[in-house]
Amino acid sequence: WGNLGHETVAYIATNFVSSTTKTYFQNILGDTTTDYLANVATWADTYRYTTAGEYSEPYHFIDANDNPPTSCGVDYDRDCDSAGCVVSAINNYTTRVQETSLKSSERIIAAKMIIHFVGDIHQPLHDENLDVGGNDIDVTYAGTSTNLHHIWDTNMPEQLVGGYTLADAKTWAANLTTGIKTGTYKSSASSWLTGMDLSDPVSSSMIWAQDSNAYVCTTVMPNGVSSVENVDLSGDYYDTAIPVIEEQIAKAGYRLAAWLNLIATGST
Ligand code: DCM
Ligand code: DCM
Ligand code: DCM
Ligand code: ZN
Ligand code: ZN
Repeated sequence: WGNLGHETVAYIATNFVSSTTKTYFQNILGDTTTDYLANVATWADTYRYTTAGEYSEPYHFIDANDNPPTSCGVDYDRDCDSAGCVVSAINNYTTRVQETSLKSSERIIAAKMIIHFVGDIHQPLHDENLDVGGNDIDVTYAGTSTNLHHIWDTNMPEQLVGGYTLADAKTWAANLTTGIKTGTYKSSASSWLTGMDLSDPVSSSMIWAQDSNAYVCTTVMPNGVSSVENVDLSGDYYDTAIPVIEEQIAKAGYRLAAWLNLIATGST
């Protein structure tokens, strides 16, 4: 996701964490404002472009070697590169953030990585190998030339919300939070937490990756690559994609809150 997506995920999580969790992460991050999660949600995207942070580039995705739209599926042993992937990164940083013997600068990095990667794993094209997660699929969006990955990360969320500031993210998060508490997602939200186990972050986050990757076959390219290449995707395609984007952002925020709650109570 772009900045808007990550910051929205963080604000949704902020709305669902316990007060213990809030204190725990405000302490680690050294930020007692209400924006303590959103303020660091995009740090990992800046870091991966620095020389020091180059190693973390593969941590933003898992390249499922499936065959969309005929068959979708993620396999940890097959698809998580030896250099690491989003699932191994969530595993590693979940352990590290709980290690009180670690330097505080390292626990800050671990917290920031978890907040970011639980967002990224919910972007369907971050769970897909085909054409570098859609980066090599050229598309047109509202008259401009871009790629399929980018419109899922950025253009479609920003078209829905009408901006990409921290305030826009807070507003979108408030809407999706209402959806979880009393609206569209009320009846499914508890099922989003199925299989979550702090002692097994790989299995836990593979459920999220699997769930997200399935949308590559049903929504991202149900009729294959060629069907998205020669039409402007800001119309009918946007209309079918946007409910999935909203649900994936809502799920990511709700799951992030639950995961942070487990971390904060599991290591007190
Ligand atoms: N980004 C975004 N929307 C854009 C461009 C970038 O959300 N149109 C996000 C993703 C990038 C991060 O911001 O990884 C940093 O971008 P930049 O280096 O362009 O400031
Ligand atoms: N940005 C964004 N969405 C856009 C354009 C930019 O989220 N449509 C973000 C990415 C960068 C910052 O704003 O972090 C500045 O971008 P730029 O230098 O491209 O204006
Ligand atoms: N990306 C991905 N899968 C890949 C490679 C990259 O999901 N195999 C993501 C990471 C960024 C976006 O695509 O969100 C653009 O990556 P880059 O800046 O490395 O081109
Ligand atoms: Zn992306
Ligand atoms: Zn990322």
